[in-house]
Amino acid sequence: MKVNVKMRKSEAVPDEITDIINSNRSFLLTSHRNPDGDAVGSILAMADILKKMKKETYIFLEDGVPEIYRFLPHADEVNTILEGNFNVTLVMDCENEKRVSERIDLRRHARMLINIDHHPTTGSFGDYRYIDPGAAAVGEQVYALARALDVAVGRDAAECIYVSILTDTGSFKYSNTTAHTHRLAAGLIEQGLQPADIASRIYERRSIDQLRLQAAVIEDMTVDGRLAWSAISSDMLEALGLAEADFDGAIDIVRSVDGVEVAVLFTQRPDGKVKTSLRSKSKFSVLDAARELGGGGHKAAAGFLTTDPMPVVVEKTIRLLRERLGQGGVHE
Ligand SMILES: [Mn+2]
Repeated sequence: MKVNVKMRKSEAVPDEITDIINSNRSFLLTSHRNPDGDAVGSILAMADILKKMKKETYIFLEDGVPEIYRFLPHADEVNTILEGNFNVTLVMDCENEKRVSERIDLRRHARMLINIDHHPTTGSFGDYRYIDPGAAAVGEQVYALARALDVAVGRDAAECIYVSILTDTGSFKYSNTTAHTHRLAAGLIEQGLQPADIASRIYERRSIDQLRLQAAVIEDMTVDGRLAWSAISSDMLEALGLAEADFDGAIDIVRSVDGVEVAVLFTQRPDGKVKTSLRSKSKFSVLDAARELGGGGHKAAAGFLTTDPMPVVVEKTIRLLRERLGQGGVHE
């Protein structure tokens, strides 16, 4: 019997990147605003590895660490202001420099910039790049970096890498989950971390208002064949006292509907901009649509941000997706 195993094509860590890390002393580590588990987990794991190499580290996240990830080792070392000069900047899990900050010029803080990412759409920024679209999370790449640098991944780094993989694979549910992902996770668990404890800290600490938001997402949802969408207005958020960071999981409700292949969640932020999140659970790529609408991401998870009013964004997005789904956009 032929077993169809999804193989992971991995990109090797470029030699010049290990050389640069070995030969420099101080590092700025950063990732995108509104950071997710991969952004936080991968930079904290990388910081842990650099510390083991006796390097100086400065961690910067403009929006800080979301509450649910604050239990991670080194989370208390994250700065929300950027000060100082460093030899090298490592930008992780970030498609472009602008996503780090709209107002900061990273170039003024270090003479060299390295881009470490797994987004297939990642820009050509960075003096050196380690891009691996086959990696389920940048955390996987940090693990590969540790090996290339000959640094043992201890319990602390393992916990951070585990969280980055857990969250970017939707708890090992999404199509980026491979045998390699599980093997790597098993190795991390062997460092002594408790998967049930970590899952509980991340997924079972919802407030009643977050659950009410989920109810609102269901209430507003439209299911149209293989497509489903829901919209959250800024008024709704304000009424519930929630910030943008509280929405992780809301899109999964839309995605979980039987028969739905493409899920869309429109979120109006306090500044009026509409953030659109797209998810696919089939071979249909939401990345093309996201790109056409000015965003990026992955084939199964993408998004874009616009200043258009909500009704316009919804109309434009749904029309495009209907077209794509109806034109035989699904390839088996
Ligand atoms: Mn990621």
